[in-house]
Amino acid sequence: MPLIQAWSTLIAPTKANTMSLNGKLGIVFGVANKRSIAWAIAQAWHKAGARLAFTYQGERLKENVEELAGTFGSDTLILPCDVTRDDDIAAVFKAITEKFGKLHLMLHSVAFAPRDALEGQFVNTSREAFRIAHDVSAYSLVALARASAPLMTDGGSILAMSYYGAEKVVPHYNVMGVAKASLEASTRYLAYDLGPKKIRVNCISAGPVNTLAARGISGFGEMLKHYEEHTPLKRNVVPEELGATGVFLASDGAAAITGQVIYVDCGYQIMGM
Ligand code: 0WE
Repeated sequence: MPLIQAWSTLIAPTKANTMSLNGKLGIVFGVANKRSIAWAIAQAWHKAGARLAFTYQGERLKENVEELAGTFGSDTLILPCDVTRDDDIAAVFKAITEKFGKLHLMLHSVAFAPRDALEGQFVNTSREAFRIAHDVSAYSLVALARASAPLMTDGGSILAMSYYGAEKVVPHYNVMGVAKASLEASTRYLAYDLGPKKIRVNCISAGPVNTLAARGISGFGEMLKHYEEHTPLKRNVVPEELGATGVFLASDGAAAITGQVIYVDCGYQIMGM
């Protein structure tokens, strides 16, 4: 048997399409409304063939998520989850165990810092704002990865959202930048721990997108304009492009990619000036 055939029959016997998510089961944390990055990635995962469950943060967002996720079928699992509560996380994964029995994909698209911490100077960040930002935005990935891993018995792909403020100073991003640095480092340590179980952990570092989380951030409009002028591609990223990268990272096409931060930012990150 020629060597190339030996590879296709022994290593990848039924791999029809490396970019497909057919038959994969996933859970999505972080849909708030139709503009959410989590929703863009969820739609792309769904179109690629995945079956998805969703969580929502607080009663205020329940209706939104039910309306969006409900379009994937009336039996779509939709559960409340405050990612800072261990009992919420336990209840979500108990329900996933009962309904799915296993899991292949997990999307973390959750971040929060108290508003005042994103306005003044970083040097004035309170102990409480620092704690909250890291608990919601970084520790939650560790907790959700730990809960996901036992269900990812065929291997899996864990994906988290980051931003350039993790590595360079973006004025006013402040404690969120420090929390995203923690998220990115956590991605690497999780990738090391979970690699032997064929569970991959990666981040997408997205350029600015007009979402609920971005709304009301003073100067956000100017930031979008700055990207249009300064990125190599001379435009901003669109949510569908985050979805497409999310599908790739979740798929078997990315089977050798773990612990990485992939920039989906129209090239902004390569620039020195
Ligand atoms: O990660 C983010 C924003 C996350 C975020 C947004 C808010 C607004 C409302 C976290 N916490 C809160 N807390 C609130 O009370 N981004 C990448 C978007 C973003 O936020 C910025 C940015 C960019 C870009 C804040 C300052 C400067 C740039």
